Amino acid sequence: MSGLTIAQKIIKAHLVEGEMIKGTPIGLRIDQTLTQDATGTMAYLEFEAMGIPRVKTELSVAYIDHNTLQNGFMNADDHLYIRTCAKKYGLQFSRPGNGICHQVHLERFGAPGKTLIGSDSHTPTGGGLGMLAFGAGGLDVAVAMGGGAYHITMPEMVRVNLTGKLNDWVSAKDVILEVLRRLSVKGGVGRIIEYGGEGVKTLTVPERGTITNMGAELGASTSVFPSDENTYEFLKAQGREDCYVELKADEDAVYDLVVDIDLSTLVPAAACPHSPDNVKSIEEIGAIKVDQVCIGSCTNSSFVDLMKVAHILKGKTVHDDVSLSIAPGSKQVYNMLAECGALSWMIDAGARILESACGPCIGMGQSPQSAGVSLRTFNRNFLGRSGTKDADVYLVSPETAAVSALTGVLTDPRTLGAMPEIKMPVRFNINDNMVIKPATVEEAASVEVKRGPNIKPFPESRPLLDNIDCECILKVGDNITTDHIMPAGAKILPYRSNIPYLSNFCFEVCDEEFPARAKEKNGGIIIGGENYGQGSSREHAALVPLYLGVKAVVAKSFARIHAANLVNAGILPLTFANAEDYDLISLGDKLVISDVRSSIKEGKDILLNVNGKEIKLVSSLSGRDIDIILAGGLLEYTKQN
Ligand code: MIC
Ligand code: SF4
Repeated sequence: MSGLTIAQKIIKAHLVEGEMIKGTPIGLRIDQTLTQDATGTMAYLEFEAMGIPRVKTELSVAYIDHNTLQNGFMNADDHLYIRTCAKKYGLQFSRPGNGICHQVHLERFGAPGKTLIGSDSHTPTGGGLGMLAFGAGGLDVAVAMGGGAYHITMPEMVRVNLTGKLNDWVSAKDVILEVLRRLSVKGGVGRIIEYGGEGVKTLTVPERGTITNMGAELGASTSVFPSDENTYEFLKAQGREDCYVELKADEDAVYDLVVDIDLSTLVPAAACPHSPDNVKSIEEIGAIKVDQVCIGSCTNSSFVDLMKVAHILKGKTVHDDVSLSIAPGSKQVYNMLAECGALSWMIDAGARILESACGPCIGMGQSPQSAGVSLRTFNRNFLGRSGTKDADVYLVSPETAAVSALTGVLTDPRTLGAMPEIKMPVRFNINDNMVIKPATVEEAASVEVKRGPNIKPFPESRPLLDNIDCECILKVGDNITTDHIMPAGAKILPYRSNIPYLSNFCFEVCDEEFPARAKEKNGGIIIGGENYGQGSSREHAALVPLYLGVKAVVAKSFARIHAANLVNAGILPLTFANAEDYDLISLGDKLVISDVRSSIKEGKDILLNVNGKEIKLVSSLSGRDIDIILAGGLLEYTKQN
């Protein structure tokens, strides 16, 4: 027998169902969970609906970081609901102001060798610490909090072999942009990306976190780094060396694909509009004029990242035509910048300092001007995500962002000359006073969960129909993101607990008529291209279509988390047996699928009748997924079992 990869070792230690055979369903025991507030309200409503009195994980944390604009009572109501749930059901509560979930989790909670699922697609940031961390829908997180297994398909293993060392002014962001350039936003689907090789030693944990964070943009199940001396140093600097374990792949581990990257050959790069894999070097793109620069997000807001920014800005002034905003990733980072004076350099240079939260990354403020160019250190530049539909968003490293904010044009940071040496601190500033502990089991009974008027029950799912007879109510192309399906941003993010209201904005970016049409036709089927549902883990992208009566989505292929969310919501995901058949269907066509229940149950062919012609569809549902879909979704299934 051959040796194991890091991911296989962690899977083996947590396997509760199935076997480690790629492409087959497995169930994993989950050690830790995290939620954030934009997906958390649903997750806790679902947890409550399961009737379990207290979380059964080793550690569960509820973060508040997305919905912090609070223009109206809605966000604050959601925070209160989540805070009281955390107190009652046994979770740590990270208060608004404590920071972005993934950054704080890396600093204060993550541990090598543990499994983590989070109701946010960038949960794989934990892979920077040697965790096996997955983004998941809220319902999957609720089930894991209740002690249930997390079900995935055993992924393929990809090894990214790093050699050499990054040159001055080239950073971890440029590494993951290179991986995206080579593999594309579909390249990670069905795969775990594991980093190895001599080059790994040259990267600190926060740098590794930048890389595993954006593994989400590859569509990967997750990404993971070894746990080594650097991991130990980071944990020690966080006062948490107790949880250190060494983790490395066996010499003879077998990978399905090996990608070699010599770090010393990389150059500063950017992902151009409107996709994270549209990567070019800064040199290739040229000195385009920049209107806005935003620094922060769970990808690039660590202490060292922001110290680099501070050094670049020190003693200078942001260009007249540029608005620069900076959001430190956590209270720890913020405080340390303040203590060493670096915050003052940023303020003095004219940066607009934001609170430690997601902010502009999810369109919560700082939307660029019409047709503006915005450079962001974030992970996604999907059309419209910034809040300005005709803006051009480029994803860049903190170094590139900072220097361009000064020059007013896209600038290669290597033009800055000698790079200041900024080391990771040997001791971070540790103070967990913004994390509220849960009530004890005895106290919990008297804790009241507070539900404001913004907390609405989630839509009822229905058992799968035997005959689906409806219309094609929407046809979309390849790489449709969950930001297309269910946009976020300041206008609607506060309504994440209000599915009926959210439904008015479903597919707004693609087709403004869609919600009205879906309601008028009493639902129907959506036709999609490749990689349907990439991006965020928001289950709202399934719950809202469910509310609008969507019965099935037929696509060329699906992104992993969204496919799971569809099944969990009781919407049938089907793929074309022959991708060309996609062309045979148009908006408004009458679509009939007969004997659906029995076909799914017996694994028979599924035939879609369109205008009298039969098209063969494939259902790749496994045993448990079949039961979930037949029951009408995971909640129903869980209640029944
Ligand atoms: C995102 O980056 O798109 C989000 C907002 O963090 C989402 C979660 C959400 O929609 O609430 C994610 O990545 O899963
Ligand atoms: Fe928040 Fe942006 Fe990270 Fe999503 S990608 S968790 S919105 S910072």
